[in-house]
Amino acid sequence: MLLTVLHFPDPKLRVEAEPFTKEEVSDEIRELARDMAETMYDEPGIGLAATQVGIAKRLIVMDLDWDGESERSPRILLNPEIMTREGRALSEEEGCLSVPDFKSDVERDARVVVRARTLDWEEVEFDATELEAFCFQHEIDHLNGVLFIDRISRLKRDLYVRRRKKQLRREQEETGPAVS
Ligand code: K1U
Ligand code: ZN
Repeated sequence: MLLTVLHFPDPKLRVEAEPFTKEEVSDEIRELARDMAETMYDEPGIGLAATQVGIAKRLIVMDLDWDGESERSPRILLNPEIMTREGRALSEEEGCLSVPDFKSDVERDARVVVRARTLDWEEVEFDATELEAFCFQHEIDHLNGVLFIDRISRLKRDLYVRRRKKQLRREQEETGPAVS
């Protein structure tokens, strides 16, 4: 089932997500993970955090390899955590499924070691650089209620926020006032 991706400025995007315990990993969570992966491929994106679909739990899905045709093999990770960070790098033209119509360079850690759990509660570790490192940081930021626009200059952010509010006002005018 496709899920609705929340868009800025939805306050649910600012909620800090709770970690999973082993006992909480149920069929319902497996289904949520499957739905999140389906949603990520449909958007399309290379990652998605549960926060973005309104679920305040530490679950992310990622796939940096899918080319639109090949077999889908999403990484589904619980409680992802950055263990070590090294260097600084610029992620070029970073985007976000929750921040429509905006891209920006973002300064991030160049290399991160990420530890997480699979749905089978196995511990896994990734030594990531370049796009993989940027994607891990972006998704873990979501779990902490942080958006990539929080990591750019105030000037660029303010310009985006103003443009987004205008866009929302225009959309509201087009659909008409809510009837109570
Ligand atoms: O979490 C998200 O909003 C998904 C986001 C992840 C991300 C992108 C770039 C750098 C770090 C993290 C996206 O997937 S935005 C869309 C995107 O980058 C993309 C979409 C289709 C093909 C290739 C990339
Ligand atoms: Zn995002």
